[in-house]
Amino acid sequence: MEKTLIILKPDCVQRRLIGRIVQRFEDKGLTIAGMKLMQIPNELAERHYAPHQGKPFYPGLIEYITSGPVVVLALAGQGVIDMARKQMGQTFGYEADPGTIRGDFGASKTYNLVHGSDAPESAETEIALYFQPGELLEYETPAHGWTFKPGES
Ligand code: 3AN
Repeated sequence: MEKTLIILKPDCVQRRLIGRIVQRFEDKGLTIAGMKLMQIPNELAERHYAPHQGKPFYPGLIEYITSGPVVVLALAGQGVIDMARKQMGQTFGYEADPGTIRGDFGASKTYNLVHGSDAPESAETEIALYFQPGELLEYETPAHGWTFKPGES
């Protein structure tokens, strides 16, 4: 089953939005395969954001993501990477459409509440940064068969 890495960033935790944002992913029918509260150490943040190294916003990005507790999730579901990105909305809250997480809760360029992997390759790399293989659970809830139709194209 396809998986993606989601991070509820420090502003999300400080603003007490964890429950409301996790709820959106559950409402969509996505399955939580892994979930933990942690504070990201500098070295891990640098590995995660290596593709952005050298960009003007990079130092601020590292400072922000390491500034307080975050909730890290591995979500599973058919097409989960794209679906979660659509739910998150555009990168900056003030540009994101209403109905998306960033559009409904965000107004800032820096404080954009949530991270989601952008492709299968980055999802695999990012999940491996935050979870040991044994920490991810494979299971199906009874609603699964009414959320994903087998064989549907
Ligand atoms: P997204 O999170 O929507 O995939 P990316 O991958 O383009 O966005 O950028 C990664 C992160 O870097 C964003 N989540 C955002 O926090 C930050 N970022 C990107 N561009 C800027 C910018 N111009 N100024 C400040 N932060 C930025």
